[in-house]
Amino acid sequence: MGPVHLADTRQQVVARLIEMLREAHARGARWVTFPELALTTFFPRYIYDTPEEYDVFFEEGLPSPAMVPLFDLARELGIGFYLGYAEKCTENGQVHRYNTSVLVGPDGTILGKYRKIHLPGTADPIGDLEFEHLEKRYFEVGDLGFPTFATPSGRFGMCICNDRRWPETFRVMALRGAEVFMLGYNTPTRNIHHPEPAHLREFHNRLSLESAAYQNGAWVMAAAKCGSEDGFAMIGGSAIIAPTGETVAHAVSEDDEVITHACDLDLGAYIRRSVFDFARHRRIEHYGPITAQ
Ligand code: CDT
Repeated sequence: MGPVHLADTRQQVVARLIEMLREAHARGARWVTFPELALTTFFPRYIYDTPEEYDVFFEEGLPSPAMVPLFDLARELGIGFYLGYAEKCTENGQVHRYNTSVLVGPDGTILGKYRKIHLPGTADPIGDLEFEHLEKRYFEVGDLGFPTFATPSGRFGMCICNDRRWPETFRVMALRGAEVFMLGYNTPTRNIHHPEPAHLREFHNRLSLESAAYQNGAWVMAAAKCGSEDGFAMIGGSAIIAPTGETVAHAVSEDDEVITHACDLDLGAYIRRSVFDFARHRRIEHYGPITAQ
């Protein structure tokens, strides 16, 4: 998905998602991954102080009013999808905000939600407008763990952007039977921590996704929101990756673009019965430090 600018309306953005959904359907797709925070610009790059300022980026209800046309068309076409959005909700009388994705089945059923766990960046501005990445300011750490969901096409797991850099994300989902990992991302071309060549940003994206696929015997469907949003550049590189770790389709532009592949889930099943048969080969008695402080 190409850039979304601050001035773009939800209606304009949803119209673009609908266009891509139609194209995917025309190619025979049964599932679609849309990016992280797909309905707005990547607003955590900006400094806002009050909920009145930043709540304009959040959705309430599922589907939120802005999402309804997308949900309706997907149900009509019989396509399931992953959509990333900023979620505002009230639970037990408390207002919460999360960086969330929803998985919707081909019949329109909401199969489940995931709330981003690895939130990069800071809560307070670092004082460099080109480098601000304030996810910790606007979102709470997700409270749903890494669930997986039974779908008519197999068991799917979801994660969001920075989660892909952490192998634990995928291993937990794989241990819960995930055969397909869906994820959306917004990755600034400039590293927020230190200067590095732009090509490394794309390399680390691919490296994370390909190793996740291979080491867990699962397919990856990864979708970027990319290009220059009001002058802030983000990498592209949306890709579909086989359980062999091979990228079988990838986007070539930084605009709205649909990539498709017929994913054979038996390939993953074979890998999980052989080299990555967790039950036979894992040695959990030696993995303790992974969950210790
Ligand atoms: N959206 C998001 O999580 N972006 C981060 C940028 C952090 S730079 C290490 C990412 O991991 O792509």
